[in-house]
Amino acid sequence: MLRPEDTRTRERKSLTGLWEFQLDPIGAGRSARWFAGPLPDAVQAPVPASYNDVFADATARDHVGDAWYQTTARVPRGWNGQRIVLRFDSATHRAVVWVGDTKVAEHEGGYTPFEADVTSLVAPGDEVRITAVVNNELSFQSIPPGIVEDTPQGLRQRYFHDFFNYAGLHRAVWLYATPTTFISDVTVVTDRDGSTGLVRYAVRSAGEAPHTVRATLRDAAGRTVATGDGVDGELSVGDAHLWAPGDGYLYQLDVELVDTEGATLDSYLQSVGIRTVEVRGTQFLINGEPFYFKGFAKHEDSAVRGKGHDDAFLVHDFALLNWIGANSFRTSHYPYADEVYDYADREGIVIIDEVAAVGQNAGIPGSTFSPETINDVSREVHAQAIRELVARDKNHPSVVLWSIANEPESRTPASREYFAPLFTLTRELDPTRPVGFANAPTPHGECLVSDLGDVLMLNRYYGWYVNTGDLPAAEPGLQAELEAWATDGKPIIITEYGADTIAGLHSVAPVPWTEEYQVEYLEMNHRVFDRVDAVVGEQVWNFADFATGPGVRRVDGNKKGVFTRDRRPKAAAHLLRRRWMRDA
Ligand code: GCB
Repeated sequence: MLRPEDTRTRERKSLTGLWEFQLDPIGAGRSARWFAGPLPDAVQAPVPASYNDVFADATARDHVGDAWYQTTARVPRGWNGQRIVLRFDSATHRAVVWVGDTKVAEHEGGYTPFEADVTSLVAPGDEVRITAVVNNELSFQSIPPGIVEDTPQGLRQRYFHDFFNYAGLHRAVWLYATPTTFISDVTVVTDRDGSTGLVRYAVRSAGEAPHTVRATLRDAAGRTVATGDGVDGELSVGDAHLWAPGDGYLYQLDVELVDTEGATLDSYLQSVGIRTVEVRGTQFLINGEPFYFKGFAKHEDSAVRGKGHDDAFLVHDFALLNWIGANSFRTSHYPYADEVYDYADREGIVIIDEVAAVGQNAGIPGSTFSPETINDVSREVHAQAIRELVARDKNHPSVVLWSIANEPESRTPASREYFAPLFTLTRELDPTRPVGFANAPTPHGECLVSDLGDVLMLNRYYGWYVNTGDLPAAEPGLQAELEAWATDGKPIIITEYGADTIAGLHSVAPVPWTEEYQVEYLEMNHRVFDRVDAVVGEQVWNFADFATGPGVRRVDGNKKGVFTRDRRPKAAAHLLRRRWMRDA
């Protein structure tokens, strides 16, 4: 699905701002047809933002069930004769959308976009009422999973992942217009042959008007470097400027649908970074060069906004990544806002792109994957989430690796049966990128899923959850485990290691929760990584402190951030900066 764009033939209108908003704890609104008029008892809520923390009460924060959003928008006068589309960049975790009284869209999954052609329902110049009911309930058939409990005190949501179940309209909402014969998809795959860059493109279109495709590739200065005709083609770029970590060089592919007279029917601009990705033995190669991942697993999380996308945090977080010498991050534990990938493309930051399959581990051996729990229906939901992830992010040069789950139960035959087809599906959807999943502490020799991946992604907490406070004991334990994994002959990326740390808490001895301990913990891990050749990356858990559900191990959230929630560095940030800038 293409992003809304302003081009010579396309126009978009953002619907962000304050929307009418109403919680619906007893689920009355659907049968009472709240979409058919103004919401009965609305307040206003910001879009984009999670609704949980913007109001000063626990009712919104802990809400389980439906929440209604409504706005009125005027369709631009100039859109006569155009195809008009309503698009939500995300609605967490699922939504139904109406335009006026007509249901136009229904979508499952909180982190990928969906849209509806509303041409027949709206008239340019007129005002339309747009209503969305967003539901945040998690079950064994959702990604991520959870259990809703009906208690005497009301519905309670339990889940198996360690971040707050923020919900709402977290990203932009758009009305946009295209010609009625239009470009419906563009796929770009890049390669290189010596110093020549190769850009293979495939264009899909829809509509009645006869047309052909013209493709023009321009460099960053706007000079045309290659042209092509036809729905599929390969463009050669002599002496190509490759996209590389730290060098986010982008070409622009101008795709046009051209009518029989040669006039442009539709135009779409797709940015292109020419680069290759390959796993060879224990190496992860970008443009044929061994790449070492330095960075973090992140979250979309900030005070008040929750998971609402915010351009200021986007730019600031990347500024901090650059400051600290990071070259990469993982979108733990769900696809992030489109803007994040665009920015990573231009900043030359490498992304491990993860689907929202987190917490597929009910903690009861043998019970996670079963007909009564995570089953075939769940797997189809998971498969669809992977399809939507790849469809959305396939053209981003920054994305070098798909992560199809975080810490699922992976030691039973049932888990292997569940995952094998998902690995196959991901490779069918995108044969150009490696695929993996983040392995929880399932030791080498016991994991029945890891061999399905191209890389080994390990989340390890020696010195924190294991050997708590005892780094001398943790060090050989970690080393022995990594050496065992290294015998598999695949690259190992440490996708999580970290220690909870209260900013400002100090001690002379390295005591857990102090800044000194976080520093010594990281140093111990680094010593081990540096001794194991197969380790090709280290991504600290986490970039910043973040909100979680309540728990006896969580003091106002998870404190494993190298930065605080408001992005101030802890002592560990300076250590990482020294290490990561050393060979920058
Ligand atoms: C993990 C999870 C992550 C948690 C983290 C922790 O292994 O992947 O979601 O937040 O550990 O801090 O416990």
